[in-house]
Amino acid sequence: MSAADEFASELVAGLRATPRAVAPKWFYDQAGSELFDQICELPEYYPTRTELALLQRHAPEMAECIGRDAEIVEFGAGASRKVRLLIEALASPRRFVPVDISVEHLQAAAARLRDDHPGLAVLPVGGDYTQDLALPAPLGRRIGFYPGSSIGNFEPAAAEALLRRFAGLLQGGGLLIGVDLVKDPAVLHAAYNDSQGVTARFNLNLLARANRELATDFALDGFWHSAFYQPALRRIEMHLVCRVAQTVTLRGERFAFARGDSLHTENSYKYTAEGFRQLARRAGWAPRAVWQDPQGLFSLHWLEPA
Ligand code: AVI
Repeated sequence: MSAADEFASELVAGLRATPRAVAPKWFYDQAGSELFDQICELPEYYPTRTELALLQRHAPEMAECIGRDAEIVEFGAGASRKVRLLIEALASPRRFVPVDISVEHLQAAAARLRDDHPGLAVLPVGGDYTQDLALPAPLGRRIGFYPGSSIGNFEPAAAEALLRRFAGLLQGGGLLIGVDLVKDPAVLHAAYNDSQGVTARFNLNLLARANRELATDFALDGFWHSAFYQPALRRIEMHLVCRVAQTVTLRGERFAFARGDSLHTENSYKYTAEGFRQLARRAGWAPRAVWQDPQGLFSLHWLEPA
C-alpha cells in the first residue's frame, strides 16, 4: 500500500470512529516535520532543551553504558540533533542508522551529519518503526536511541508493545530513551499552547496535508487547535475542533462536522521516573541508570534486556 493510501485508509477509519481520532504519526510530512523543529525551539517547549542539556551533561556516562563499537539506531530520528552529542561522546561508533517516516527530512539530516562527521557511516532508513521495519544487517552491537519522549505519544499498552518491538529489533542491545515527566499542569499547558501559535499550525497541518495529498476539502480556518492536560490520565490531549459546520469528502465518503465536533489528533503521556521503569519492566527490559534535570522536567533512561 502506498503512503497516501495508508494515510487515506487510517483517516477514513478515524473519521468513521466515535470519538473521531487519527494517529499523530500523520503530522510528520515535510511541512509538519519543519513545524515540529520550530516547536523544539519555542521558549515554552521545555522538553527539547532540557533533554539536550541532559545529553550535554551526562553523555560520557551514557557512552559508558553503551560501550565501544556500537551501532546506534535512532527511532524517529527527525533532525538528528540530539544524537550528535551522543556520537561525540562514543568511542568508535560503528554506524549510525537513523529511522524516520519523513524521508526527505531524514535524508537532509543524514547529509548534514555526514558532512560534520566524515568518518562516521550513516545509513538512513525511511520507514515506520511501529510497523514491520527492515533494518540492514547489524554492524556490531546494536543500541537503540529514542529521545524526545515520543514514547508518550502512545497509549500505555501500545507503548509497552513498542518497547517489546524495539527489544526484538535491537537483538540483545540496550536502549537509551527520553521520557517527559509529570509536572505542574500550567507548565504543560504552556508547552502545548505556545504564544506564537506554532503548535496550532503543527496540529492544523494534519488537515492541510490531507487536502494536499488526499484532495480532501477541509476548510482549515473552520477548525481551531485545542490542547489540555487530563490529570487523571496524565496526558496532554490535542484536538482539532470544528468552529464552522462543514462536510468533508474523502475517497468518495462524506463526513459531516458540526460546530464543536472534535478530531483527536494526539496524546502525550507524562510519566514519573518510577512509573516509566515499571512500564519498561513489563515490556521485558531491565531499567538501569536514569538521568533527570534538577527541576524534574525530563528524564533519560538506560534500559538493558531483562
Ligand atoms: C514528538 N512528541 C513527543 C511531541 C510531544 O510533545 O508529544 C509532539 C508534539 N506535539 C505538540 N508539541 C509537540
